[in-house]
Amino acid sequence: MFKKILVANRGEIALRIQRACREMGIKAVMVYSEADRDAKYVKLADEAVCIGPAPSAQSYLSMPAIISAAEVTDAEAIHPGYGFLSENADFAERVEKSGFVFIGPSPESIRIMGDKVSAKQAMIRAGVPCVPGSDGALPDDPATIKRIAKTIGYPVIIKAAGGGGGRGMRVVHTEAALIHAVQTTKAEAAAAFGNPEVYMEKFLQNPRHIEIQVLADQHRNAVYLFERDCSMQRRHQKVIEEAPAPGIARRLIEKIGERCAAACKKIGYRGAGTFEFLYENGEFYFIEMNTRVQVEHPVTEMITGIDIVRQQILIAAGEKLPFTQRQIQLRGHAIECRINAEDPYKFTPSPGRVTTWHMPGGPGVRVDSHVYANYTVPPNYDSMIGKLIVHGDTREQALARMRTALAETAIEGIKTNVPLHRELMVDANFEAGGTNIHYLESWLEQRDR
Ligand code: MV4
Repeated sequence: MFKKILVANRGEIALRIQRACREMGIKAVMVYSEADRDAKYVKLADEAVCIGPAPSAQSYLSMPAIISAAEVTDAEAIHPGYGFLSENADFAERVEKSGFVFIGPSPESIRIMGDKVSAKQAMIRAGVPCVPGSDGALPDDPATIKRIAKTIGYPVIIKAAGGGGGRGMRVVHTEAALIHAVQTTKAEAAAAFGNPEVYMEKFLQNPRHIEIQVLADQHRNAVYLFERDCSMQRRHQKVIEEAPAPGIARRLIEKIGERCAAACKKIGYRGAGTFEFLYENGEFYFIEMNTRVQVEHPVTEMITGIDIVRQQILIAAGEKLPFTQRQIQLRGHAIECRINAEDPYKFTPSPGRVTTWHMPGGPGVRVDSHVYANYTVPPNYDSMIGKLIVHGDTREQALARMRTALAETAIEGIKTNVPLHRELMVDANFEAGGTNIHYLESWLEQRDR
């Protein structure tokens, strides 16, 4: 096993990875920017290295700074967390070429999944159901593009191969609007991602966002850890996640889960991964694969009892998965509320000094956050400052626990979205379960303030 791991991230996930290392008897090297100098996980680290000034481009996104930090501290492996360099195939490659273990999939896997056209082609070949669409990237010829759209049927969506997570997409309702939409999306994709390739899919009007968590080792073993429902989102930012997904038959999850695990074996995937699906009218349609640990991994940990970060480390060290699919049991229900430093009505960021930080507790309550009283939230990064996760025997019990936990939560000095979560946890439609990807935005539009 590794003796020392470098954590190439910040905030709550840096602390989460540090905790996994501690538990495993592994030393954790934390890297930090000048804006994160006073973070507690930095002060309490086995070792810490300043890698640059506040802007991410000069610190958490600086490959030479991070690799140098691993060299001077004699770390053996690098955990990239989520965001930043976590899905950068060139980084994974440079980490390996520098003699370190990248805690994640191979650079090849990251590269295939980073290109949404090659990801979809890999999944079609591996037997994972995809949204009906163009066979690969769209050609230039307008007549051919029109013919493809006619075969798929309107509305269609044009997506950039280099996009993902909601970036570089355009919905088209009529043939009259098609060619201009394709050209505009291509131009934007070339500028934003350095890749003008676009593809076409049938546009699903009211789907849910359901994702399957997988773990695969380097010995051809792969398992799925059930699903998460991440439909409660605003502007492609998830706000609430839960597991399992309300109202979806277990046999359907088993069927799609088996397909995902089989696909991992087929493509030689290693590490933790997430298959993102749109779910509509009882059918799953693959859209993207994420090759990192995700923000919402705790809900899966709560319903399976499996520590996903620990498994990432074990897999990277070459160990076999310590369980078979049959040994993985789904127990109860978990819900996660992301806590953001932002105005709960206008969504403008609200960094600054946290004067009060009282977190809830009790059975089935988990808080993943690096924040403490007197901590200052820097203005330079994402507004997510922590996550409140609850587990219960049933969805009703989890909901009741989340309501109680949110009532106990007291944060002062900065604005947060806790009041928004309190409102959503008593919303009749959320309570009923199974709301689609548009629900939160339409709820926000109708909310009286
Ligand atoms: C779609 C779609 C409808 N039909 N693809 C947005 C994020 C990116 N991962 C894919 N996205 C979508 N792709 C087809 N063929 C609707 C969305 C979408 C969405 C997906 C998941 C969660 C929230 C969303 C919000 C708006 C649009």
